[in-house]
Amino acid sequence: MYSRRQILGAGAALVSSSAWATTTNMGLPEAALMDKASTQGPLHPPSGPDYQPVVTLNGWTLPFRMNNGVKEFHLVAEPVQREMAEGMTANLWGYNGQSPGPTIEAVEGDRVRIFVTNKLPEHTTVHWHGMILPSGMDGVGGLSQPHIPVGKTFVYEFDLVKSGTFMYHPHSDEMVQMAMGMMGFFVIHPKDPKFMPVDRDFVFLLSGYDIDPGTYVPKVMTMTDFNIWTWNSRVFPGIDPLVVSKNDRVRVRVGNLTMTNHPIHMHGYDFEVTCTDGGWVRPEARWPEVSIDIPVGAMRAYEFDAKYPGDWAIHCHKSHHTMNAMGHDVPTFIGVDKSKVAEKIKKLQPEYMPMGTKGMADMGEMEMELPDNTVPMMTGWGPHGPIEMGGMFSVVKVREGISADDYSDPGWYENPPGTQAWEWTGSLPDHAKAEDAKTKVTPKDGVTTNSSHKDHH
Ligand SMILES: [Cu+2]
Repeated sequence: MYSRRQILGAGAALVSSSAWATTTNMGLPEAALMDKASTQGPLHPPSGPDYQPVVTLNGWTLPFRMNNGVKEFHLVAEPVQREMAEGMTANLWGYNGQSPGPTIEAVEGDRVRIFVTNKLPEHTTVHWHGMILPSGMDGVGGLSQPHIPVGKTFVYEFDLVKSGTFMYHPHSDEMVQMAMGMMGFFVIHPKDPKFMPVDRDFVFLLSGYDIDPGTYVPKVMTMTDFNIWTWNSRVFPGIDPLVVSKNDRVRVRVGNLTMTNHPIHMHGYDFEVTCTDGGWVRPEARWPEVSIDIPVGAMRAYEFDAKYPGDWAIHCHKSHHTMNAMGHDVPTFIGVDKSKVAEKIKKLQPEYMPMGTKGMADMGEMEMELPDNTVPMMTGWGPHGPIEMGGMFSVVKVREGISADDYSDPGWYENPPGTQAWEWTGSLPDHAKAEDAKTKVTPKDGVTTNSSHKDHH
């Protein structure tokens, strides 16, 4: 779970607040460190007002300590190695061992003190995107403060005057530092735990990298032609599923720190945007969606009641963003007869296979020889064959009876008999001929059980 340094950090936070209250000469808080790229469970607050913690996809929450009533966090800006999926690790810059950095969680009304230590090879700052705070705490290097020199620690301290979803990232050599992966989420929970409560609350950040197959460092000068599209610096099939218990109220918060918009589409449900990085959206101002465009430099949160069990795809609807590293200057061969040229090439290279003449689906099934440190363009196997996806893709897994803090992968959904597309073989199967067939179609089942769920609005 947590590394040793993190256990020390969490342990410190668990000491009773009265012990801290009498301590006036505290040193720097322990900088917790994460060495894994898998989703860590929710971090329930050891002290202070209670809240339903968020779960950061393939990420974690930074532990804090209390010091005279102030919540203290310690971020370390540093070079990190981030596994983007099995078989590919990138040399990025991030915080506390990972990119993105750990999610910071606190409560409206809290005062926070955030120590930022710079272990990068150049200066940095931290900007608290969307937050209401004093001008001098806004983190714009040169404008609101001097840049944090290499090796130095600066302190940010402010009151959290409103709840919502915010981000943090450098405002110092910003183009390079964000292209290298420096970013994180900052979630401020409402003071009133009865305000818009949810059972599960997921967060992830969209980021784009340009990393040539076989290399490790993003090309920071790239402006639009990125080849690695990530959620929390992971690509499918390296992105964990969003595991949900049936009838949970679910919130998904998505922040976009790439240089293009991403229409995030979730199958099987309709939902409403309930929060932006500007604040909560009033119920009368919401409208239904099945895809939410996340603009550049913005956050959107949406909510739904998990009425329909199943494995539901969730992905960016720009189809090039659900691909892993690929060349964009490949000619289209659909309809082209490559047999003549294939014969000639096979004389020189016997394993050569002509591809792309019927589409590119054959690439999803192929096990091609790849350079070191990359992942196939389209990949991932499901229970019924190749999924042919990469990049910004995952699965919302809604199941009966998953316990509250359990986010482990429940495996693939088994479609109930008669509810999966079938091959026509000349006549209807028995289940479709049955007298009561029409009443058994999903998602009717989900709709009728929905009334048992408490109304959160
Ligand atoms: Cu996209």
